Amino acid sequence: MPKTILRVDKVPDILAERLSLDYTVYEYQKLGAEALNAIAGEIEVILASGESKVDATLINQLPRLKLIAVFGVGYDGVDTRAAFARNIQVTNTPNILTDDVADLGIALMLAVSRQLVGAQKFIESGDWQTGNYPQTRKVSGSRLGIVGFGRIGQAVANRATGFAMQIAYFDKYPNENSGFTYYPDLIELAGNSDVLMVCASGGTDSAKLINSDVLAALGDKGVLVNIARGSIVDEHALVDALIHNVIAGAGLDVFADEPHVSRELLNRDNVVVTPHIGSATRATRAAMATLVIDNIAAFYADAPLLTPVAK
Ligand code: 8YV
Repeated sequence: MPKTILRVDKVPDILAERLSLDYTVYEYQKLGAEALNAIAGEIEVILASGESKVDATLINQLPRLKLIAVFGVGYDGVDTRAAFARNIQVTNTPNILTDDVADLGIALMLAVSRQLVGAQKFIESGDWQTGNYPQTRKVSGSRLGIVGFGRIGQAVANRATGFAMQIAYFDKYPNENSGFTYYPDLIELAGNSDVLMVCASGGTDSAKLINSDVLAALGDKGVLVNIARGSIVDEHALVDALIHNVIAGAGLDVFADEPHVSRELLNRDNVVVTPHIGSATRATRAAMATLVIDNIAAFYADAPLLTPVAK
């Protein structure tokens, strides 16, 4: 039986090319229902990205499926309950992308607060010839609220100490060793933050956690940054809050319906948007590709997986 992988999403060329050397790889998007049916009995591995949807229907359509390898740390699109019920293992790419995602969070915080995009347009439009750019908000020493204090949240906190920020966080449980202030109540954290940065995992537990009440608590001097998942922010509430100056601005790398971005979020001096590039540096994407390949190789060698998602 050939070693057969079903790739359900786009992944970097370097990963697709390396996998095609050792495995038969089918692209889900290119298969019709009939073609998928014809090969369903061969598939042992699904290759997905952090944004992919791998639902119970697909999982249960593949009788020999044993591994879902995710190119990304987030696996909220994978129905892990359906997978684990059939003893199908899931792997992701934690740790190696933490620094890049945290770096981007800091970059968005600074870009929104100091209005870098608007400032660049100010020069490009020639407006500097006749005036000065409006003053912006100070970041150093201000209050940073982190929503989700896992690896990425903690990496953001460590960076923010370099800006002498007053750091606090919201999560299910306090991290006793962190030395930062814990808020068990998200609204209270938002009310005590100048910048609220979303670093939580996606999924049903965190869906639309950042709602109109949280945004109202953040207030008209507050900035929202989201480097986690679009699903965590109620995007209609966010658009409304930006239009009505309920909050001061937003820095967004992730969106509710990627790659679609609400028009209302575009072309605003107080909103900086990036196309889900948190982990997209050459070095990190190469490391992620290698980890995916190593996990799949370990699976076929019957060796322990390198980074299995806990059941
Ligand atoms: C990637 C991500 O954009 O790691 C994640 O969860 O969302 C990102 O690193 C993605 O997995 C690549 O498509």
